[in-house]
Amino acid sequence: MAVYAISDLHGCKDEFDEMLKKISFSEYDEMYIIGDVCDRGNHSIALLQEIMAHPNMHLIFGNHDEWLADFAQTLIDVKKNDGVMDLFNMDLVRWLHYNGGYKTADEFLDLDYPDCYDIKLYLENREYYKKLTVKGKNFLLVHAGLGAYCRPDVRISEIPTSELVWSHIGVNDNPFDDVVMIVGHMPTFLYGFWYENRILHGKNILHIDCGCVFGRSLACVRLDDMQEFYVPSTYPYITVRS
Ligand SMILES: [Mn+2]
Repeated sequence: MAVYAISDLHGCKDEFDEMLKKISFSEYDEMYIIGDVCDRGNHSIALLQEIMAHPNMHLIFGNHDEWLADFAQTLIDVKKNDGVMDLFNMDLVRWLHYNGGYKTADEFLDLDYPDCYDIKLYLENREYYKKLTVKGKNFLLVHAGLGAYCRPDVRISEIPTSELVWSHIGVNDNPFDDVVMIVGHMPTFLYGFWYENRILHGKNILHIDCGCVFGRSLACVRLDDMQEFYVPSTYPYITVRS
């Protein structure tokens, strides 16, 4: 039995399935998905349903998953209303138009009502971080890191969840000496072009979003021995200037 962590799948179902094959993922293993299953890519809802169908796959929320959770009922109402959407809802527009939510919403609207409600109920059970010990080593899995609350005496349960899913943190932003943090959210190439397609190792912290949906690669780490696995992206390479 092994424990794996992966993040920022963003609808890249083919790459995720390829990764499962590569690591020979079985019912005896555990997979922690550290946020952002949805948006930008082509198969967000199918991917989410795949994760939901596996009791040994665990979703830790990212900002994009939070959007779908927040708007699931809105989308169900849109479906009941023959697809008419309130485009004066600026939060909804921000998700759909500026953050790759359109495809996710389209996929969701194509589902039958029971499947819509299954997703809505699944996403109501929110987890924003996970502490676990694997082979005597302590880990903290959290989508974006601790943000402004990066100090050793912090209680994670008291950090606003918006901070846990939205922060942009530095390479070494882990306040704990005895805990290895695993985070996603910021594609590693944004920290420097030399990190293209690679997990970024800070001090006691791994940044594992290797920008699959931006045409780089999908990374996965096995927490038992810290071995890294990579699958190349099938998406076009997008240049991001920051
Ligand atoms: Mn994110």
